[in-house]
Amino acid sequence: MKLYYSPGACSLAPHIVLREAGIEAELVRVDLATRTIAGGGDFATVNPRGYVPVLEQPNGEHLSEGAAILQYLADLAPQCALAPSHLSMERYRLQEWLSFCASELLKTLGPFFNPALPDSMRQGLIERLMARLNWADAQLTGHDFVLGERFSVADAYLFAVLGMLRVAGLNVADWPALAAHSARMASRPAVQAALRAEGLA
Ligand SMILES: N[C@@H](CCC(=O)N[C@@H](CS)C(=O)NCC(=O)O)C(=O)O
Repeated sequence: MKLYYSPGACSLAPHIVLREAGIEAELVRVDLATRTIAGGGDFATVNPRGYVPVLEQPNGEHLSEGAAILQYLADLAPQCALAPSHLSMERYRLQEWLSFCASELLKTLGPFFNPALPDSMRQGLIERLMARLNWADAQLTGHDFVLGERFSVADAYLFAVLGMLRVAGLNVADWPALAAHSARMASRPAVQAALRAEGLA
C-alpha cells in the first residue's frame, strides 16, 4: 500500500490513521505546485484531479477523497475501532463530520493557498470559516473527541484541517475546545510519528 501525501496537507489525516491502525504503507511525497512525485513521475497518472491524499493498493488500484480513504482504513483494521459499525447512527455521525471537514472547512481554506486571492473574497471566506469553527468548538466543548469520548478517524481529519488554519491568518487558540482537541491529538504517539515523518515535528 502507498499513500501519496504532501507535508502538512489534509493527507496527514490518513497518514495518522495508517499509524493508529498499524498498517504498513509507503509514503510517497507529492509536490503539489509542480504535480510531480518525489523521485520523478507525473502525479496526474495517479490522480488526474491533481490532489492528495491518494491511497494505492498493492494491485495498483487508487482510492482518493479523504473521507473515503479514512473509512476504508478504519474498516481494514476493525480491531482498532477507528469508526463505528456500519448502519449504526454513529456511523452516519462519523460521515457527517468527515463531510464537514472536507466540504465546510478544507474547501473554504483552499482559496487561501492562492496568492492571487482577492481581498474582496478573503473577508467573506474568513467569516464563513469562523462560523463553522464556532459550531465545531461548541460541539467539542465537554468532549474529548469528535464522536464523544472515543477516538475515530474524524479526529485525525479535524486535526489535519485545523493544522492548516494559519494559511487564512486564523489561530486555533481562539477556539478553546478545538485547541484542546488539537493538543490532545498532538499527544498521541501515532500523531507524533506522522508529524515527524512529514518533517513537521
Ligand atoms: N476532495 C479532496 C480534496 C483534497 C484537497 O483539497 N487536497 C489538497 C491538499 S489539503 C490538494 O492536494 N490541493 C492541490 C490542488 O487541489 O491542486 C478530498 O476531500 O480529499
